[in-house]
Amino acid sequence: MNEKTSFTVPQYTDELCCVINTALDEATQFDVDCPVRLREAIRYSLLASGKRLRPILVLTACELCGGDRQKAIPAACAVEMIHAYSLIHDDLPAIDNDDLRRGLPTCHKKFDEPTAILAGDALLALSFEMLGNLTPLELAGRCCKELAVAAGPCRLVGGQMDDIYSSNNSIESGSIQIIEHIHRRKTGALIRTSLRLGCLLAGASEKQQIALDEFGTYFGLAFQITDDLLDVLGNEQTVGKRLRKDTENDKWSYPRFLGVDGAKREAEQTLKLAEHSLEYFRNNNPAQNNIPLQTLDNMVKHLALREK
Ligand code: GRG
Repeated sequence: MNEKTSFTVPQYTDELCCVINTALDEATQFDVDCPVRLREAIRYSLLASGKRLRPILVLTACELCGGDRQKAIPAACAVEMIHAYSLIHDDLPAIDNDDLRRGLPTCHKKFDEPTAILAGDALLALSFEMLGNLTPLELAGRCCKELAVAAGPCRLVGGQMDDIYSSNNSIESGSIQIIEHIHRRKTGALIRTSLRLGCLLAGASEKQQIALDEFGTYFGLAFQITDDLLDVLGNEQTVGKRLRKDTENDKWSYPRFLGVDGAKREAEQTLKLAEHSLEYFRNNNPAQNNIPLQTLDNMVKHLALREK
């Protein structure tokens, strides 16, 4: 029996977290040319206790499609680095002006604004350096393009831009379609790309890619809906960041448009669609104990109930 098949889902995700944290630690040792303060700020934000959702998705998708997880580790680090950079910059006074992130003072509070801006910049560049470590180079190039598009002006940054400028807009001038368009880019694109990178690194079949692309689209959307719900219903200590910001800032959010119960229903329906997109793997994977598949299934089941 393959040793991985004897794992339970929590053991599997714990192991992936360990692998990811070790790789992130190794990737941020830097030589003497990196100023000590910059190194500390990068590591402070990157290694803080996040859920590691996106890198887990990279590694799980890779294994689900028959690939070698070891080969996908640089890509898993790269998506977490983009994520960490986006959180550092999002927390800055010019954007969200937050004091708390991952249960700790935000990067600019712990250090200062210039250091936080530069730590984010460094993480953005470092993520592409990580992908440059992939072999063969043609695959590295494809992964770089995939991540650059997801992090760029038409996805992460564009979604963030529209989200910022939707603040203080009347509810009448918005719609569910508009907030969905924002969040498909701001939150969804990196989640979807994490799965796509896993597919690319596994050499996944077209059908596997289509199924995981669909899963990523619905899961990413549901993730944002539950994030909006946490902003209304969550506990700040458990979530580890300041909450009730959407209401304070008159942000367009799912609960603002649909009410809390409506947003919960929307999350459940979107998660059903995510669950359904895994059907291809259920029908085409002979393994009895397919832990990567069970892991994605579990993520769907737990997302609606998440407390952080
Ligand atoms: C500044 C370019 C730029 C983009 C910022 C990430 C982001 C875009 C904004 C953060 C604000 C926010 C609430 C985004 C929606 C969902 C999200 C990305 C939540 C944080 O991700 P988690 O829950 O965090 O995976 P951890 O800390 O667990 O990694």
